[in-house]
Amino acid sequence: MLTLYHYDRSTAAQRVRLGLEEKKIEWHSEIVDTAMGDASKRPEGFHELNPKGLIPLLVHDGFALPESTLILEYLEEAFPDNIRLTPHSPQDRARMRLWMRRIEDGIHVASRTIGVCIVNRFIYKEADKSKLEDYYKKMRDTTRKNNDQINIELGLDSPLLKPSIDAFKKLFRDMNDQLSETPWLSGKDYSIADISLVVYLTRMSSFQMAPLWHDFSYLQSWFEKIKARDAYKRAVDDWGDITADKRKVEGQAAFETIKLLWEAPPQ
Ligand SMILES: N[C@@H](CCC(=O)N[C@@H](CS)C(=O)NCC(=O)O)C(=O)O
Repeated sequence: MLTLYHYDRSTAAQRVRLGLEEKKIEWHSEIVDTAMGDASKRPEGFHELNPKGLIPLLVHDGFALPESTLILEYLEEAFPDNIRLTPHSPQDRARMRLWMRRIEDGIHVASRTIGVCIVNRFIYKEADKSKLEDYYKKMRDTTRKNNDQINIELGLDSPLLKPSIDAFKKLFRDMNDQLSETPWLSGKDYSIADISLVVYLTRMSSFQMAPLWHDFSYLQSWFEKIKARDAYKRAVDDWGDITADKRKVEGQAAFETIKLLWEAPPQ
C-alpha cells in the first residue's frame, strides 16, 4: 500500500506524482494543503512522519519518507520491475544526480522566494492572522521562515528576489546547453532528473514568465515534449492549481519588474 500526502500545485508533489505516473505505480492520495497558511490542515501525527511538516510525504507499507527527490530515488529502488527512470551508465547516473542536486542547492528556495514575492504574499495577507501566526510558529525551517518574512513584507522589492531570478536564469541556460547536446538532462534516457526539474518550468510558466526564456529553444522543446506525455497530464494537468488565476494576474503585474531583474547582470 502506497500513500502520498500532497496537494495540487506543489512543485515537490508534482515531481513525485510524475514519478508515480511514469512508473505506473498505483497510489492512494491524501491531501494536506497548508500552503494557504493554515497549519491545522496537517493530520494528527504528521510532524512525527515528517518533522518539517511539509509535503510530499510518501508512506509505503508503513515506511514514511519525506523529500521529493529522495522519494523518486526510493521508487526506483522499491519498484525495480516498473519502467526505469534511471540511466544505465554510471556517467549518466552521476549527471542525473548532479541535476537533481541543483534543487537542494538553492533552486527550491529560489522558487519559493519568487512565488512568495509575486503571489503568496497576497494570499497570506488575506489569511486569518491567528492561523498564519500558528503556521509560522510550526514552521521548523528557520531559513524558510526568515525568507518568507522578508518576501511577504517587501514583495518585488525584496533583496532576495534578484539572486533567485539569477539562479533560475542560470539553471535554465545550463539546461538549455545540456539539451543542445543530449535529448534529456542526464543523456539519452528520460530520467528522474527531467521529472525533477520540469516542474519549475511549469511553475514559472504559471506566472506567465515564458517570454523570458524565449531564446532557450532546446529547453522549450524539452518542456513541450514532457508536457505531451500522458504521465504529465495525469500528474500535473489533472490535479490543476487552485491558485492558477491569481498566479496569472499577479505574474502579469510583476512581469516588467521580473524582466528587468532577469536582464540585469547577475549579482
Ligand atoms: N525539500 C522538500 C521541499 C518540500 C516543500 O517545499 N514542500 C512545500 C510545497 S512545494 C510545502 O509543503 N508547502 C506547504 C507549506 O508551506 O505549508 C522536498 O523536496 O520534498
